[in-house]
Amino acid sequence: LIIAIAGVQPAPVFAAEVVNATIPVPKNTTYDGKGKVFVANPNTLGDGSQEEGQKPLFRLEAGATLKNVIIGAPAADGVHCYGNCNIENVTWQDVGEDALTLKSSGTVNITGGGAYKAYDKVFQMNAAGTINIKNFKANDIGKLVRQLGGSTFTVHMTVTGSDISKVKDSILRTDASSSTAKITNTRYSNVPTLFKGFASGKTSQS
Ligand code: ADA
Ligand code: CA
Ligand code: CA
Ligand code: CA
Repeated sequence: LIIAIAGVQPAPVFAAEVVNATIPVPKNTTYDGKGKVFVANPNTLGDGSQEEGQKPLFRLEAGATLKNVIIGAPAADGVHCYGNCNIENVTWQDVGEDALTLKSSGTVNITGGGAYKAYDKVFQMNAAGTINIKNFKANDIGKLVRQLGGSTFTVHMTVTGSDISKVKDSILRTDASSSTAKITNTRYSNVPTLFKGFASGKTSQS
């Protein structure tokens, strides 16, 4: 029983928005989620398990920006970037299969936000390019960035001003001898290995 007292409103409840079909973000445009929580419809996008082939909640074309978004559970396959993309103040509360995938060559700039509860990978690089992670938080993850297993294209990875904790495998991982990794000004705890699979001379940390 809710008794409405004159002039006293119940606290507003912000329900999560259920994403039934991938939200497209056209090239060179910005999608501002204004702090809203988005969750996947598990029947249409995916249940956020480790099953491959799930669909993303957001699909960014080249030059697109996604900002002020909270992705709740289930998170399906998160965000897909087709070329350069900017991710500002986006938080994955419970990463699904993975959080974000670079699907075609470009630079991914992640600024602010965070990723939590990633059974395996957070950022998946399936094409050549660069990922710059700045002022980010991650906790309870397998790996922060993983270049597609067995691939030989070049990926440059940088992490700065971030806070990374409770990592199962490594922060940055590749199988490609030309890929590079740099971690600066970053706090980490409970991390077994910073870099995995990089050729000697391709990593730096300060
Ligand atoms: C794994 C899988 C790839 C691809 C990738 C992804 O690495 O082997 O085929 O599905 O995950 O993009 O999630
Ligand atoms: Ca995967
Ligand atoms: Ca998870
Ligand atoms: Ca995936």
